[in-house]
Amino acid sequence: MNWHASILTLFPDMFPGPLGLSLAGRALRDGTWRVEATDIRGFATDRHRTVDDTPAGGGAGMVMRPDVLDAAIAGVMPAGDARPLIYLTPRGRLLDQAMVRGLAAGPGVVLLCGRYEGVDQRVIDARGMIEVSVGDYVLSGGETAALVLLDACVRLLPGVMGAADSAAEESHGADGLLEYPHYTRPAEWQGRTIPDVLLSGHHAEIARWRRAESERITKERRPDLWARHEAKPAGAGGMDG
Ligand code: 6GU
Repeated sequence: MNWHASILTLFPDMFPGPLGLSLAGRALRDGTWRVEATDIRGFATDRHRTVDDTPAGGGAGMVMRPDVLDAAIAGVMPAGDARPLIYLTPRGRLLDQAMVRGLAAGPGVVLLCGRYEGVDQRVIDARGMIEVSVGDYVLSGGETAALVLLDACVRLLPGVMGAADSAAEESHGADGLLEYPHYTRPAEWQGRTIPDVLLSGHHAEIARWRRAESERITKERRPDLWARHEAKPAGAGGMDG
């Protein structure tokens, strides 16, 4: 079976969105993965198709009702569906490449995109939802976060990335370091030149320079990644390894 993403959202028209284009779009058309977005509102039971209500205890905003959400989940997850149910929320565990690798290796995902102030805690607990965030900033809803998570997973599915891309992944990402600087023609542009070593043809020296640049940039920008890199024995897996 292909990798299967089910999205529960109030804005189904946002999917597949950009994932219908480029590499992910080709993989969608060739059946490597599939996605369907289901409108949560279709599971409301009242005349006004209500999906939310005021928060118990008072306060601003609205909370999504557990009964409507549970019916929507049941509607896309048949009994025995082995896919993880992920609720996208800024209070979730931060998405990282290790989590992405695990999700891409499984049967797919069910993604709940929250709106308003959040989701009734009882349906989170009852359904054993995994809460995931895509970064320390606030989006207006879980939909764009879902697109980020799907993009990261789909590019790891067998056959989606070109051979060159996956090779680059291994040589660089494997150490958990950030990418070194890249250059191409022209050799001089607006008075700026390319580092001599890259034009020298000395492959060992080039590899040494790139490694040093990767380390310098990682130390400078991401001391957290640098600390993790230093704590790890040589050859251990990094971002993608
Ligand atoms: Cl998953 N949702 C929203 N609304 N904001 C976020 C997020 C998710 N991750 C980071 N910010």
